[in-house]
Amino acid sequence: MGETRTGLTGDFSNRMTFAGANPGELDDLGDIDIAIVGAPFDWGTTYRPGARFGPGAIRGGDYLWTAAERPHLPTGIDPFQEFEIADIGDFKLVPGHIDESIERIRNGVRRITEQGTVPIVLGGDHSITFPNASGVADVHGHGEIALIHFDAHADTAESHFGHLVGHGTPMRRLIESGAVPGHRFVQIGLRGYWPSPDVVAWMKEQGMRSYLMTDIVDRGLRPVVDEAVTYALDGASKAFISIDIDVVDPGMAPATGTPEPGGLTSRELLDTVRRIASELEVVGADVVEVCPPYDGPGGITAFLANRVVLEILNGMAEQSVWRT
Ligand SMILES: [Mn+2]
Repeated sequence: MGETRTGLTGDFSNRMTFAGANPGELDDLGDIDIAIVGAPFDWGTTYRPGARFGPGAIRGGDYLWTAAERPHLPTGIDPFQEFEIADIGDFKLVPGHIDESIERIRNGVRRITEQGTVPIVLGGDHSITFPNASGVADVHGHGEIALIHFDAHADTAESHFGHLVGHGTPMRRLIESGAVPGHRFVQIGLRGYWPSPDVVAWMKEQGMRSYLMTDIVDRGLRPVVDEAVTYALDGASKAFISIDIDVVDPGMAPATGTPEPGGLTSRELLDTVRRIASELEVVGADVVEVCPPYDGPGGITAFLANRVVLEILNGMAEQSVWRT
């Protein structure tokens, strides 16, 4: 526990930046390695709205001092020591206007990436992964990045009532646009009663690798992740990680737009995210579908999502430390 670095944040009450990271400017990232940015967008949601409040809740799901120090107990590594990390605030979006908001997010993420900075986007509903991963692929090359997708849902619908952008369609848009081809997708945690068999057949045709919760229960999480990492590495070393918080069981993460019982535990998600971030080259990430109006006692989902971001950062830092 130390002094606040920025002078802008109080110790407990007023968390203006993620973990007390220094604030940054979108157009002037300089030597910033990683930029945290919010995308307060929820007008692509089909059921419970409220994920526009996710970025603030994720920043606020934190009891530690706002000193931009987060030494990881198991490894002793502090990503805030290894990297220059800035919180550049939230993208300025247009509530109710999907296409303009999506374009602003894509332009912003591209702008971050072309400055040599890795974007970590706090959602927001899952619609934003289409512009997020597209913006990263605009810089690293369409077809060149893998997408590791944690979710209860496949998010591969052809449309929402005829409209292409929504929180059930982002993976379909990424595949059809060529930004991330189907064979570069790994999905972990799918379950429930959606999508329909014809969509599942389409996913298989695209070469998507989807691990259901039933696979994880039958085979164990570790072997499934072993295979997922190997598969993702085959031909692509760079990865975008997209974490829909609803991959976790709603008993541990109730604050989400479309809760589906029977998911991962918080512990399983944290360890898996960290492992993947330490084994692949993360070129972008998002944590989405945190819908604070539905959170449980004590803001449990917000605290989990905050830790998911920390585990991404720590995995990236571990790779950086172990490589050098
Ligand atoms: Mn999703």
